[in-house]
Amino acid sequence: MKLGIIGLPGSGKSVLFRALTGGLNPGDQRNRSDPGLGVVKVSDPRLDFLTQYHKPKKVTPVHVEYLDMAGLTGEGKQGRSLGDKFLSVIRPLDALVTCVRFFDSSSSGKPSPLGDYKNIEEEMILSDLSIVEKRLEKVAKDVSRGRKEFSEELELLTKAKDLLNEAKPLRLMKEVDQNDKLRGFAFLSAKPQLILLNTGENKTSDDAKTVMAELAEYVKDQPNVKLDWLYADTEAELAGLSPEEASEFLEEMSLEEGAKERIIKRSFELLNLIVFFTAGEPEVRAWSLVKGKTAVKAAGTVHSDMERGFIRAEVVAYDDFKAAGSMSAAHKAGKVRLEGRDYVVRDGDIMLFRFNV
Ligand SMILES: Nc1nc2c(ncn2[C@@H]2O[C@H](COP(=O)(O)OP(=O)(O)OP(=O)(O)O)[C@@H](O)[C@H]2O)c(=O)[nH]1
Ligand SMILES: [Mg+2]
Repeated sequence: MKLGIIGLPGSGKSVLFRALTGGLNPGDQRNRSDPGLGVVKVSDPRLDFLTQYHKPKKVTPVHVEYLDMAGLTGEGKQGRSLGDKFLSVIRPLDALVTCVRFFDSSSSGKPSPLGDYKNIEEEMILSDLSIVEKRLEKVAKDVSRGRKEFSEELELLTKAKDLLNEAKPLRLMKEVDQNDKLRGFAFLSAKPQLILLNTGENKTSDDAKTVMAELAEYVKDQPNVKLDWLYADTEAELAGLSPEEASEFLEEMSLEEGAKERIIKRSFELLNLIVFFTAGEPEVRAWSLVKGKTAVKAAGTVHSDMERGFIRAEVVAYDDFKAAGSMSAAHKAGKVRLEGRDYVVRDGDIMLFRFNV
């Protein structure tokens, strides 16, 4: 699961990257078009509980990967689209974290978050439009030569073009998500997006919330968009501290907790995934799975042999397991189910796969 941190130049992307991943210094990344990659674990109290119960040799949480991208040019207005290199890196990503500046900057002055966001959105729309137009030209030719198999694509692309020409993102067109052909284009303006307001230390949380409300109003019709805010600078400092130092630091800043965990969780939620667990003495592990997938696919995530030789899964919901207090009690209470390959996995399922290869 990879999310790209994008935003205008100097909006604090690298600081945000450091806040979330504890990774590279911002200077290391400035003016680079190749991204820095940071891997972070998604904390989960259920995994902690299972760990306490099994006392395993190894614990493996779910991970999210962030890429620190170079700044968008902010020149969408002049019709300049994003650089090819930049695009080739962000097109394949699962989602975007859009960093919006809400701090005073020496080079760019007072912040204008909504205006900046609109600029970024416009860049994405223009970039998608250029892809749509190119493809449309080819498909229109094919259809006019009597190749009927392209007429559906022609219709869909025309619809997409009309939407983009109204300066609207493709997220608003549900076919983009449902149709394989359209999904293949990996349109930027259709990607799930977390908008993060990078707030200056001289702003209060109420200031941030006021701006968030404006942004929320602007994107209110768009599916798969979430909003959050943080003091990226502060959080980046926090990321470099030991847990004891960090709690002292938070107290000094009169903050209850850091925003990092919350933002990582939000990033994960954006991706339409659930978590299932495998648990035993050797390893307790959380796995992510696309919502709606079946037991046999879950088995395949763990090991391809398990998918190939799948017999059945023994499943207990985390809440049932916790309520029962032990695996044997869960068995006695009839909470451990035998499920076949087509069982749709639910968030929090603890699964044991029986297989034969
Ligand atoms: N006050 C304040 N300054 C910040 C914050 N985040 C970033 N900055 C400052 O803004 C400047 C740019 O930050 P970067 O993280 O390098 O911005 P960027 O978006 O990665 O920039 P490019 O990669 O060059 O596009 C630096 O001088 C940071 O110290 C913040 O939360 N508060
Ligand atoms: Mg940077």
